[in-house]
Amino acid sequence: MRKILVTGAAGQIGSELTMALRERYGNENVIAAGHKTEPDNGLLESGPFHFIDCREIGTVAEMVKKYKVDTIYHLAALLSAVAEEKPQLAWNVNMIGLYNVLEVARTYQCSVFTPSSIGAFGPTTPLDKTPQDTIQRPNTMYGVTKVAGELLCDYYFKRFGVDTRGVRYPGIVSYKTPPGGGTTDYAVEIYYHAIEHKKYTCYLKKGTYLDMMYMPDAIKAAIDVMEASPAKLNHRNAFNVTAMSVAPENIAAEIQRIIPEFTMDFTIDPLRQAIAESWPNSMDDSAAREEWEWQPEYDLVSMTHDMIEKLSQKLRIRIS
Ligand code: AKB
Repeated sequence: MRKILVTGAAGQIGSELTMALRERYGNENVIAAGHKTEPDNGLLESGPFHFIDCREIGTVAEMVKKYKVDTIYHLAALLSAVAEEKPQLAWNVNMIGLYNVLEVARTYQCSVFTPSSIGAFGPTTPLDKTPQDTIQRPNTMYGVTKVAGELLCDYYFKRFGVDTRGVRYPGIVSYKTPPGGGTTDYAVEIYYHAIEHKKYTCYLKKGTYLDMMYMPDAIKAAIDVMEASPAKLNHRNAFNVTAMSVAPENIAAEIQRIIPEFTMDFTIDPLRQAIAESWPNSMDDSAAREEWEWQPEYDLVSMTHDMIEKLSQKLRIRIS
């Protein structure tokens, strides 16, 4: 049985991944760690929760020692748009935080899952069917920390034998905890606005294609890559994973099938538009499919049905 520490546990992915891990490995075996964001009651009441700061190595080491942790899901990070506004903070949280986690993992023999992102690619990367191994020259601080993080994880595996693994997440769509400060956040906001106001003003241009994934698939990817047989892995960190490549108008059209009065207009945010244009339109995730049988369950149609059903229940708004 694994003893797991999840950093960033109150965040968009962390809050759902922690609950999924608790269901799989037992509540007491999954230690949730947040920084500032208050965890919801479900997270607080179902198992251990602590506030730590990954920039302080002692706070990470203390958790690992106290609970005899053998696996760390390191999710604490700043997302792309906020990282571009606060690049110094992003370096500290994303890089120093990861370095500290890897050092603790080396010292106490832990495995480490670290999410990379489509943000690890840049304007000179092939935009369509972006290969697993290709040019990575991102022009954002978020991207710089993601590429450096991928390389650092590979280094800790080769140099010290730390079992590091990870995926390159696309935009993640979910209804439980909102994302904060990402470029792909529109793909979550659009559903809230469609249900609450029947209209949405999108900050990305029509025709801006990006990879996306529904949260249950994002969680499956994190668990499956960590449980994969090491003998089958040629890559270890930063597997491309995707479920769909969509532009804002594709999501809007799918929502309109269920909420016909929904409308969308556009007021472009130049910062997030520039970031989105530097990222792939669609990734090739065949390495993940071959090496650990990655297979998403949700496409745009099934995701939209589930999002609208679950979110309208959460918001207590009836969709007729
Ligand atoms: C962001 O938009 O910053 C994230 C990501 C794709 O890494 N959702």
